[in-house]
Amino acid sequence: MEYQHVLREVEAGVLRLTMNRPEVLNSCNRRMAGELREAFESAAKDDSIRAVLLTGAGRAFCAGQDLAEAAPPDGSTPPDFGDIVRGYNALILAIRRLEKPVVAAVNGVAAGAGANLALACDIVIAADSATFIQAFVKIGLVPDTSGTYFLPRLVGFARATSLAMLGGKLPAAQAKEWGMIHDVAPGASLMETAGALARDLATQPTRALGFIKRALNESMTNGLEDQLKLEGELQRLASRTADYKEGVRAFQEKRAPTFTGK
Ligand code: T3D
Repeated sequence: MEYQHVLREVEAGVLRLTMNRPEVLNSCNRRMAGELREAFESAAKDDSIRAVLLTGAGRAFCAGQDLAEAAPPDGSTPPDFGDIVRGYNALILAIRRLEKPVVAAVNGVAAGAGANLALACDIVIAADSATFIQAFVKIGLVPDTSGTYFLPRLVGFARATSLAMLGGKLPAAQAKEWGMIHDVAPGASLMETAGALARDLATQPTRALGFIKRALNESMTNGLEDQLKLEGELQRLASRTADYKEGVRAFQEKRAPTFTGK
């Protein structure tokens, strides 16, 4: 696929994806959603990629759905909203199914689908100037892009309800205090901090990280018995990896392990 709206760079096992429509705050059209989905799906098949870092170009992370596409100012027929949302759904599933860590570096405002795209990633670090806005209600829409799934699980029902119903700006520091995101970094050092984290994750036992992600995904809906069973199955798989053998050997030899992701 030829990428128009997403920049892709691979370095030290990290695939860096940059949403690149800064003039409209990286608002997402169907093309961009498709490119992101394709990039995550390709990362799943590429053993040289062991972590993904997602960010936005310019002053925003992503302002959500491109409203010029959803409601063309020239009055031309808008696309079917069901099609637009199906594109976001496929993207979220690609992120959650990717058995590799995904770090979101939220460099500025994350609104609507853009906020929920960030929250679907595994580890979210935001610039101290960033804000999260469930902007949907402000234009008469309903949170999508997995917002109604992850938001109550991250911050609890009461806070999720007020964020979704009031559509207010949540500053990064408060998002961290509420447990919605992992950390906040000064804007000037955000990419350095998030990049270092992604590079570190890319040196870790990738298959174990993937199994951890699978277990946490399933924990959202499993009961205790099913979750315990899953933990046992995944531990059996993890114990057969080369990285497990290396981890134990390194411990016994009192040295740092060198994980290969196998
Ligand atoms: O089918 C469907 O639509 C269903 C799917 C829905 C998913 C959704 O995401 S719905 C929610 C869509 N997003 C929004 O409603 C947010 C709209 N944007 C804003 O509220 C504000 O732009 C921000 C609070 C995010 C940032 O405000 P500010 O003051 O920093 O920037 P600005 O001046 O509003 O925006 C700068 C430019 O970006 C501006 O263009 P201009 O005037 O310089 O030519 C603005 O129009 C453009 N822009 C910002 N957001 C969008 C956008 N253009 C298209 N779509 C956007 N979402």
